[in-house]
Formats: sequence, C-alpha cells, structure tokens
Amino acid sequence: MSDVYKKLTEEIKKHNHIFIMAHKNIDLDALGSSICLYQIISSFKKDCYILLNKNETNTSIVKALNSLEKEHISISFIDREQCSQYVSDDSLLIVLDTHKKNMLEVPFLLDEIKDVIVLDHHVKSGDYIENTIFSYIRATLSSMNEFMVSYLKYLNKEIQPVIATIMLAGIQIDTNSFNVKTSASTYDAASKLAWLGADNIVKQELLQENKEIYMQRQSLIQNSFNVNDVFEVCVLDDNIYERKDLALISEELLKFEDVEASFTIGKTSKSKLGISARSLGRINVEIVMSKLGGGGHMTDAAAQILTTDIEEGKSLLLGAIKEAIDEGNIY
Ligand SMILES: [Mn+2]
Repeated sequence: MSDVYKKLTEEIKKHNHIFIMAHKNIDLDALGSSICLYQIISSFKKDCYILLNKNETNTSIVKALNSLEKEHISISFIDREQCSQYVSDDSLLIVLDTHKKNMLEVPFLLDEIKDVIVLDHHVKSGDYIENTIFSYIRATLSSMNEFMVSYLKYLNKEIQPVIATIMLAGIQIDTNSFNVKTSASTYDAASKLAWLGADNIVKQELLQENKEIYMQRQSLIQNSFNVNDVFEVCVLDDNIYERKDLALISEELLKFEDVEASFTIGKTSKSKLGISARSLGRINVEIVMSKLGGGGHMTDAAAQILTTDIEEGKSLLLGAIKEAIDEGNIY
C-alpha cells in the first residue's frame, strides 16, 4: 500500500489548492477521513477545503462538527455555492469514500478541476469517475479511516484526539462494530486511534441513535422470517426506504441465533425495489444477489428489481435463494 501513499504525497506536493469531496449524505467514515486528510495536507502548507453541505442535518455529523469546534480545530468547509471561486490552475480534487459520479456531494466540481484522485473502499461498479491521475479502490479495506490511519503511519504524522475519536466512530459504523470487513489492519488502525487519544465516551455519543427511528426499525424486524434454518428474510411495508435502512436491518438480522445470512427487501423509489444482503462469512450472498442482476461481496451484496410489487420481489428473492441452495455453491 505504500506505493499509493507515495503517489498521493507527490500529488499533494505538486498542487496548491486541494479539494476534498466525499459522497452525499456524508457519514462518519467520509467525514473522519476527510478531516484527517485535511490535516495532512495542511501540514504540507497547502490550501485545503472540504466540501460539505451547509444544511447538513445528520445528528452524528452535526455532533462531530460541534466537537471539532469545541476543541478549536478550524477546518475550511465550503459548500457548493462557494467552491468554484477557490478553483485555480493548480487545483487537485481528492474524492473519498465513493468512486461514483452520481454519489458526489458536488458533481460539477469534476468538470472544473482536471486533476482528480479517487480513494475508495467500496466494490467497484458502474458510473465510476474516469480520467483520474489515479484511482485506489480496494473493497478489502474496512473504511477510508483505516486507509488514513495507515497514511498517518507512513508519514509519521499525528492527529488531535477529537479527530481520532471521529475516525474510530467511522470505522465502527463501516464495520458494523468490527463484525464485517474487519481485518488485522482494521484492529491496528483502531488501536492507533486509541493511542492517539480517541475518547470512548464521545465516540458513543457520536453513534447514539434517535429512539423513534430505532423503534421503527425494530417493528419492521419483528416481521422477519426464517428460510432453510440459516437465512433470515425481512420484507418491508409499502413505504419508500433509503438503501442504508435496508442494510441496517440486514445487519441487525445477523445478530439472531442460527442466522448465517440475511436479506431485506423494500421499496427504494417509486419504481424500484432494493434488496440488501449480508452474511456472517460462511454463505456467499453475492451469488444470490447476482441471480437478480445485483452484485457486491461475499458478505455484503445488493440488488435492485424494477418493480414496486413487493410480493413479486419477495418471490423472486426466495426463488433466487432456493436456486442458489439447489446449486449447492453458496456455502
Ligand atoms: Mn466508508
């Protein structure tokens, strides 16, 4: 991995105005890694900006921003209205925690800045950003925060405790509390953040959830049912859900005794159903999702179905699970 750190450092040194942009609906992984990279770039005496939606209302993010302010850490956050005025000939855009154009906080910045680097840990799929100086997309990485901790080690640099706290919370979210995509280097990164002073109380506060939303999710989970002993399936109601809500439910279903893999299906738009699949690691849910035109990872996959008939979607899903079992290749 030191190769990518070398290239990244070279590009930072070559440019003077560096923009960091993550995905829409920024989460703690994207924010933590953006702030860490911001501190690194600033230590090279370069002007740096992080794109952030001024109207951000996600409570974890608002709490994280407040905790930075409390520690008097000033960061140049800019929004979509302001960003163009800072662009110059020697600008560099670093895209973090996504590689898809349509996921970007401010997609038009791609047209304004020609030097672009993409750093991501999601499974590569269509609509990816082209014409980059380089792209580093590794689905084996737990999170962008894990990447940034290794980058800090490579540079022999440190960050303030409050930033370490935000980054540790980000790793916890992206690994579903060190349960998925967690490798030895993920624990190394967490350990390093603890040494840097990550605060467990503040971390828990950042991760606290709205009780009503939690209870809503539990009531949906009540209706989940078992298939073939090891599969748990949750079929949502007629409301439209975000894909991350489906993923959260599938992750929760893995907490139940004997469940090895889980599937949550629900409407994700006016014309589509989404399915989120998760596995402890013995069953390959990617095989099931690919039968429905989806994809992903062995433990983390998804699919979309072009119908809003949830009963039809449910029977397609159950059919795909059955087919995969009959073929005998998902274990
Ligand atoms: Mn992430």
